[in-house]
Amino acid sequence: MKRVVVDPVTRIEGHLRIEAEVKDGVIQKAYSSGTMVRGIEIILRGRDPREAWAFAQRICGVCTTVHAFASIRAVEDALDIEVPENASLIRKLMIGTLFVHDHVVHFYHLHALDWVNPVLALKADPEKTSELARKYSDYEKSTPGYFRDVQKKVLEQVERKQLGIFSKGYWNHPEYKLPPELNLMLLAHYLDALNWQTRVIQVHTIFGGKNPHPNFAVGGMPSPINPASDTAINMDRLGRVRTLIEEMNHFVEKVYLPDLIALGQFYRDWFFKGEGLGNFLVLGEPERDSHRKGKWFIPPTFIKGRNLKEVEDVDYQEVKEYVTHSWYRYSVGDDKPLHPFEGETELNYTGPQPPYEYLNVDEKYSWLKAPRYKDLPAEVGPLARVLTMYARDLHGVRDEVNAVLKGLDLPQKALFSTLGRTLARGIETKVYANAMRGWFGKLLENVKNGNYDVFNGEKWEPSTWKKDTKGFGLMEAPRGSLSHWVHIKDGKITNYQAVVPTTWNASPRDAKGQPSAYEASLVGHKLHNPKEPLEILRTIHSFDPCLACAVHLYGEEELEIRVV
Ligand code: NFE
Ligand code: MG
Repeated sequence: MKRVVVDPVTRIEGHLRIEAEVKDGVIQKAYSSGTMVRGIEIILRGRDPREAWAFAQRICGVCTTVHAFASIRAVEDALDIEVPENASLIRKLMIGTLFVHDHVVHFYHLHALDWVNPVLALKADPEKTSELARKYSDYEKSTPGYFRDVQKKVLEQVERKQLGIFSKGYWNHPEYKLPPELNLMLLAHYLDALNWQTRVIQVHTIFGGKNPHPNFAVGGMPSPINPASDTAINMDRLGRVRTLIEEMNHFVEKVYLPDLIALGQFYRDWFFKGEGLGNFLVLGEPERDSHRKGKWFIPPTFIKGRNLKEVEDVDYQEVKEYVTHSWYRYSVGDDKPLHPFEGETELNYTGPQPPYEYLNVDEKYSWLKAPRYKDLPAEVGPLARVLTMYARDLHGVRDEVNAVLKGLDLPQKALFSTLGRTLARGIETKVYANAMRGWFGKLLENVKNGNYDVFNGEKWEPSTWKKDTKGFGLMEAPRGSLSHWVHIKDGKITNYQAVVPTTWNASPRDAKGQPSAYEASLVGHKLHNPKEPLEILRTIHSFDPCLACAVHLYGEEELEIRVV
């Protein structure tokens, strides 16, 4: 048995290490470890809950906004605050923008080079590339001149021996299967998406003042609506938002989804690899902000053993975190799980001192806790949500999925795979981009009717709060279900826990030795060359890891950072 180590995994956020036990070139067992520890949540203790979002949001700059949303929703839940409809709609427009932006950036800039070979793109004929591109989409840029320019740009870099963003790939790996023209087409869209993403994220700056980390408020949104003002959210700015929503829909329909189909045609075998756990969890995206209303944009759903016929509703008491194999200590013993309202985080690093060869995976081996639902590991994220929408027949997803599967001549079970995950991300991007039109239409209608209300200040004063109260906020973030859990006593936070998408997916084993989604999905992969573990990258990237989110702390002790 040989141990293959990938550390750090690149083109992700944060620090992830994968160790895989390989026999005859095939992965038998895999271990996922978060190797970085962060202390942001410690500073939430003792703070005013109205400002928690501003600190929580700094957990991550990639899924910027989601920790702010989960935080304000948790605090609004604890303090019984009702948010005006306009504020909820603006928040939804920001969430929609984040999904579309984040998923497109993930596909082109973090995942595409696992499949697309920029060196081979140099061999493509721009005329033929244009013809090929038009077979997939009538995207207006697909002219021979456009592809020739892209090729020239990359060629200049290669001749100067400065591959820059394309350096250090495994470009001679035989797993790269696209013809030169498709490599050029996707490479062109990689560069195109770089520009596109700078524009569409302006929705965050219009409603939240800046990006990353826009401004929010417990009780609503901080920027006023006033059609007569130059500085508030006025008709000009709303018009700009409408244009950007159309730009998002255009790119998703004309570029992103056709590119996924093109990729799928050449990598059909990857619809039958990386299937993972088979349990999927969606904690739920509320239709507006509060989970208490029982109205959902994506309803809370547990799918057990790939059974799409009988999906379950979610019991929030069943969300618990283990630290058996995590570098923490629980007062109840490390083999027992804790619900986030009783959550504890006391650091307990027992791992090897760097530099080291391997982790001791029989003991503790990660800075991530291990969240479990009903004591089972579950995958969260785009695939879990698309399966939920498919099973419950929501947002037209069933037709969309069936059409794509038919077009690629794939069975339904192809969804449970590495490329199934990547495809699901594209399909839900379309759902969110399209839903933004409806949220925007409702907001505009309210404004035209003279309803400018964005903030409810009734419970702003701490004297109006209960002395001892708990609440939780749900947020389906791009990488999966996020939940923040807050306990407020005498106007101050006494306990704050975040249970985060990448913590679900990338966790280490639990007390029963059950692996997480990352760990399970790598088993069975055949590595062409252990020194160039492209296969591991494909499957791990299909989850879109964010270790900055996944490792976050709330501790009794001060953090000690040693520089070695
Ligand atoms: Ni830092 Fe995050 C998302 C959250 S990840 S990216 O999406 O929450 O697990
Ligand atoms: Mg946590």
